Amino acid sequence: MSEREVGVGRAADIPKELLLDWYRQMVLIRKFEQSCSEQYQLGKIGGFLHLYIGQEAVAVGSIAAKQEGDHLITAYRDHAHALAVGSDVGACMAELLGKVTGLSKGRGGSMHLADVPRRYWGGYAVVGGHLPLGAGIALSEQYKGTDNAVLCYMGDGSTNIGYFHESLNMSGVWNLPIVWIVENNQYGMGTSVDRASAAPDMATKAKGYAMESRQVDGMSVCDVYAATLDALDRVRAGEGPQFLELITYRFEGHSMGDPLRYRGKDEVVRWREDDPIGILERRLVEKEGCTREELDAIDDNVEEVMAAAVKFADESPFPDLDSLYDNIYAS
Ligand SMILES: Cc1ncc(C[n+]2csc(CCOP(=O)(O)OP(=O)(O)O)c2C)c(N)n1
Ligand SMILES: [Mg+2]
Repeated sequence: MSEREVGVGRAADIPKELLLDWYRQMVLIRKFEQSCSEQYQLGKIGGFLHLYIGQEAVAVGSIAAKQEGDHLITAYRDHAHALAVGSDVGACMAELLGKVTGLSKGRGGSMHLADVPRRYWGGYAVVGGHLPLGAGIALSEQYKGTDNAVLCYMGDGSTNIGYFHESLNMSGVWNLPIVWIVENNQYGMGTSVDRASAAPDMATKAKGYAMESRQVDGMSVCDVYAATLDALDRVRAGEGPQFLELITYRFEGHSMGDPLRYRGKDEVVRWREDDPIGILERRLVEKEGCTREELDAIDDNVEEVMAAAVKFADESPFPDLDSLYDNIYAS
């Protein structure tokens, strides 16, 4: 049986309860991001804001495949990973509003969500800068002799950065327990992958480090889940680092205020037909016998969760001015 068939087999066997939970998570992420956009336009969120709308299946499907002790780390498009790993929704929103009740105590903002008890190490703004950290976390688990692994997410743009090549190389040399996950959303800011990468096919890059790689439909939460599960199994079997390229698309701009002059409307409309939430919705209705009412009830519940999260964030205080120099190492 080919690897692809193993993955598809697993994707076919997922119980309805799990699919419904993934639906809830993906709707939560979508509504969280839409709410962030509103809070930003109300002037309540400072700095940059990068939305994950369109990519929900990646975070939800891959995080569903991890075991409790596994770690995750990503770049600045990081809200979905926090929500999928189970971070408190109110604390995530409070972080974006710079409040002391935020996930990073209001010090990080949108690009630096982190949840240490859940082994979510953030949220990094320097493109590719977190890849050596991912390798380091994997090295620490290997050193301790556990069977925990690391899911290290990155954008396609990261694969052109020096850190990418050093990190993949070292992970191969040391046989580290890590899955490198490229969220190929077709663009790095306004530059398409084929204009920025001499080898636009990511598998070529993985091959350069003798690494197992797979290309997966990143709009299908089930395929993402199955592929990540297989990759983690291989890592835990001692087969070394694995590489997944998840083909996806961001429906909105790179960050808020992006005029989107670099891509045509038709292209966006085409990708929106593959909305990851729509794909899962169709599977739930057509194959699992879910009713529209059942899904509406989930949507309504998520609306309530979001309203409570925004209220919590709004009503939370900003950090004390006296704490301005806390957590700063230089005197
Ligand atoms: C080292 C570095 N160079 C440039 C930038 C500016 N920058 C911010 S996001 C970005 C694009 C990255 O694209 P990609 O990795 O594909 O992630 P995506 O935004 O698509 O999720 C760039 C170049 C940066 N933050 N860090
Ligand atoms: Mg990208």
